Amino acid sequence: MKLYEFAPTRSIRARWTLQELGVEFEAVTVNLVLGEHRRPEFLKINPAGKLPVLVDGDTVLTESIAIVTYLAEKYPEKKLIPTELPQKAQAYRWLLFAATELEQPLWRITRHTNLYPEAKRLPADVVLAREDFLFNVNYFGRSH
Ligand SMILES: N[C@@H](CCC(=O)N[C@@H](CS)C(=O)NCC(=O)O)C(=O)O
Repeated sequence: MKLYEFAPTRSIRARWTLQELGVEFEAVTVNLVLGEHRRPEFLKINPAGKLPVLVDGDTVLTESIAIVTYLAEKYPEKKLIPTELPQKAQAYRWLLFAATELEQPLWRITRHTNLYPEAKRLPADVVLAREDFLFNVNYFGRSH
C-alpha cells in the first residue's frame, strides 16, 4: 500500500488511520511547497493534483474521508469503524460533519485571511464563516 502525502495537510488523516490500524505502507512525499503535485508523474496518479492519494493494488483513491473509511472497512477486525449499520451511519455522519460543516468555514477563514491575494480577500466572509463554525461547534456539543 502506498500513501502520497505531505504534512501538515489532510494527508495526515490517512497516515493516522494507517498507523492506528498498524498497516505497513510506503510513504511517498509530494512536496506541495516545491510544486511537486503539478508534475506530470503525479498528475497521472491524481489529475486534480491534490493530496492525499492512497494506492492499494489496482485501487487508486483520493479524498481523505474516502481513504479513511476504505481503510477502516478493509480491516474490520481492527474495529476502527462499527460493523452494524446504525452505528456505522453515525460514524459516517460525524466524519462528513467534520469535513463539511467544520472544515469548510475554517477554510473560508484561512483563504480570506492568508491564502488569497489581498485584493481578493473578503473580510465580511471571515465574520460569516466564524459564525457558521461556532454554530456548528455548538450543535456538535449538543448532539452526541
Ligand atoms: N477534499 C479533499 C481535499 C484535497 C486537498 O485540497 N488537498 C490539499 C492539501 S490539504 C492539496 O493537495 N492542495 C494542493 C492544491 O490545491 O494545489 C480531501 O479531503 O482529500
